[in-house]
Amino acid sequence: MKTPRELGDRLDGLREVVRLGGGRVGPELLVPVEALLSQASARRTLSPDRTVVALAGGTGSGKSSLFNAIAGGELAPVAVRRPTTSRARAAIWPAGTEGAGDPTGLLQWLDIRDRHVLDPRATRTDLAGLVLVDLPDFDSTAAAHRAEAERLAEIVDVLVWVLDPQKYADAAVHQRYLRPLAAHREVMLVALNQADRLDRDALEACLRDLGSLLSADGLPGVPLLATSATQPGGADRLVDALSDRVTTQRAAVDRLHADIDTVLVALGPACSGPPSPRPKRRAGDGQEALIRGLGTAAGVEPIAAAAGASYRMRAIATVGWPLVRWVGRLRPDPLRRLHLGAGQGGPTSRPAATGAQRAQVSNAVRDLVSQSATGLAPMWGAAAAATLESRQPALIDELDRSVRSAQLSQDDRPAWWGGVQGAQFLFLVAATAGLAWLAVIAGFAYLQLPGPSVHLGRAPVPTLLFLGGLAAGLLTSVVSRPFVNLGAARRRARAQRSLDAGIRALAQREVLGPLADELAAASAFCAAVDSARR
Ligand SMILES: Nc1nc2c(ncn2[C@@H]2O[C@H](COP(=O)(O)OP(=O)(O)O)[C@@H](O)[C@H]2O)c(=O)[nH]1
Ligand SMILES: [Mg+2]
Repeated sequence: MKTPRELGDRLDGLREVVRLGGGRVGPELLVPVEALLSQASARRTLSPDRTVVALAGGTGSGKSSLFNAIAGGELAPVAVRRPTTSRARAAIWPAGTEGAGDPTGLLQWLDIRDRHVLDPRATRTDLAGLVLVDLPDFDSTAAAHRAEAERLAEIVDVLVWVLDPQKYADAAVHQRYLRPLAAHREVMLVALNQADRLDRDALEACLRDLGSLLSADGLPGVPLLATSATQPGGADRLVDALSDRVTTQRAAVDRLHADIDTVLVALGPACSGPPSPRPKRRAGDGQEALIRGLGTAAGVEPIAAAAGASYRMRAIATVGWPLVRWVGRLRPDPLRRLHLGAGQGGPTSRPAATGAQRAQVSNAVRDLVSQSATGLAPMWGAAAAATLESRQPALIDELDRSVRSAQLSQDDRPAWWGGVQGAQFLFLVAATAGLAWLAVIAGFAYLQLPGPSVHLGRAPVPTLLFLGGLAAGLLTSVVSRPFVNLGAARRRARAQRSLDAGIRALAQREVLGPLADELAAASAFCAAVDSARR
């Protein structure tokens, strides 16, 4: 069993609701909360120990007559037929000896100019501190009068609804005014006025009927009193009821509690998602789909392939058979063609993300949001989607930066290349020397002279040098090919890992992080709504 929360704590909860809801929740939900907060801070500082009671109702029910009867004087004009109260009017009971000082600030805030300060000697002492307000008619034909009545009904501490025997059952009054006040039943009273017009039995029946109508309005148990403004003592029971409220000095606080209950009803749908938390597995799928989409838009596959191809090309140009390796040099480096190198900030020839790729990213973001927001009221998903959508252009730009900073190993030169390159050079020198030697021998033969040939066993050394050098170079290039392929595959995989890591970091920073923030704000918002409950 939780203890009822204090007004201050509940208002703190509402302040948090406004802070967290700003930019996320529609103004139709937050504006009433902000209005209530400023109303509360005004009312709590302006004569909080005074009790403002307003007499409200339709034309001719007897509000002004009751006002006069309670105040004990002809302060307000009363009319037989025409409505005469155009502006609110206040009667002020001087405060008792302790507390309840000058009510001027309070009346200014209420914006009531017609004020009557009563003579303390002529008034009941148990009403000391009361400010009684006679409102214009709620059903007035003049819009300004209605507006004035409605404005004050929203901020006074206690509302006395004055009905009369002819019109008490008027459906319009119950629908329009009484039902919306259901949350305020603790700060409401209902007076069935002009009771003197009914005989005893009719009055009893009337009160019973009105009582059940009020229950149907959501106001069961609201104090219902018969009054007569024209009979001496006809308002005494109402005055007694008001005296209770005035002496406890709780009405202003009770009113604000009731107002908080009302705004909480409106906030309810923002926090009424199904209780189950979001399904983790599906959100994980959404993350993978997002990363795939970003990878496609960034061109991770072709860039990684280019990193492997670049390695292969440079490797072959270094360790390949010298007689053919120049062929490879004629082709541009596949990686450099993408202009990805650090410091190569110029225009990239890498194709920008296509419309289809952007669409894939935004679909992935949208799916991720809707999966993550399962279990929350729909507005949170919409708010998160809007936030992420606004970041999307930046996300696509960031993709480019992320690709540029990936580890593509485009300038590395493994040590073994140098060894093989040296060997290839030696083999080429041997083959060239053998060829030169053979040429010299051929020259001697042409001149019919014995050539300077040397034999190793039965094999001629120049021929050995020439053919052996060629064969060794060719063999070396064939043998190193699997190592080149292995190195290319590793460079490709490393590039892929590095690009993926960059994209994951980017997704975290630009999508998953902000999404988590939005979801956290949603649950903090609902926790704040909860902390504003009684
Ligand atoms: N018999 C009787 N007439 C009343 C009573 N209260 C008001 N009236 C009359 O009803 C008419 C309208 O009263 P008024 O106070 O101006 O009503 P308001 O429009 O609600 O302010 C006047 O003629 C009053 O004299 C009452 O308790 N008994
Ligand atoms: Mg009146």
